Amino acid sequence: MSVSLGENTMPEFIPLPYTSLSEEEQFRRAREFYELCAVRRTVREFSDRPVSREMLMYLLKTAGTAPSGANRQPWRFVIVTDWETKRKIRLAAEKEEKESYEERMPDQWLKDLEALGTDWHKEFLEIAPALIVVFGVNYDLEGGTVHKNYYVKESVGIAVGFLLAAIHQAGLVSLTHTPSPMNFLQEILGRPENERPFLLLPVGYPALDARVPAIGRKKPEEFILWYRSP
Ligand code: IYR
Repeated sequence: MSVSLGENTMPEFIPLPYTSLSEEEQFRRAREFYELCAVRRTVREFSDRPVSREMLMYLLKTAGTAPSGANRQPWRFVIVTDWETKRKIRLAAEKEEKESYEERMPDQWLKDLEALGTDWHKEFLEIAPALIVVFGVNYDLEGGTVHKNYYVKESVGIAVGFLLAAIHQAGLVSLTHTPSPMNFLQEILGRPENERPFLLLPVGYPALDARVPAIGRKKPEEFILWYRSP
């Protein structure tokens, strides 16, 4: 919020809503959140059990709390639950993916994907009860004038991180799917020129017999460096 003063604006500040925690409570929460995140898995085998609109709204409202460049909040989340549109998206995604797997992806990439067991078939796009299609909004149109957004990819990426954590916290599963190229999402969903598809997240419950690849995560010492000045 700001107060307009002629040409200049004075920013308005409010006290930070902040609750201080005991160190014990801090550790308890930090550990609990780590343990929650550590058991999250990307799921490709979904049940068709529905997820309520009210639940999806909570998850998306959490995504909308993310920080963003100049607080422009450059994201659009389109939720698809009707079977006709899910089918359209599946068919269009599979068409691109088939071409990618068979012609576009270099050998090293295909080799890197072997452990995940993926191929061009994308049944989950029809089976999952909801598809959240995430768009980055490159600029807003305000009364016909273009108002640019900043760090759109970074901002939307952070919002999706919040969303993935919210989905997992709610006992639901998801998959960060990036069919490539994914312009077809803009066409099928009738989104305007300023919105660019970023990611597609099927959300729901895992199939009863869902399995996930036996892959692991890097150890903390492999990706954390305590810098010491020379
Ligand atoms: N988009 C393809 C291929 C793919 C690419 C990466 I990088 C992955 O981590 C997984 C899959 C697909 O969805 O199958």
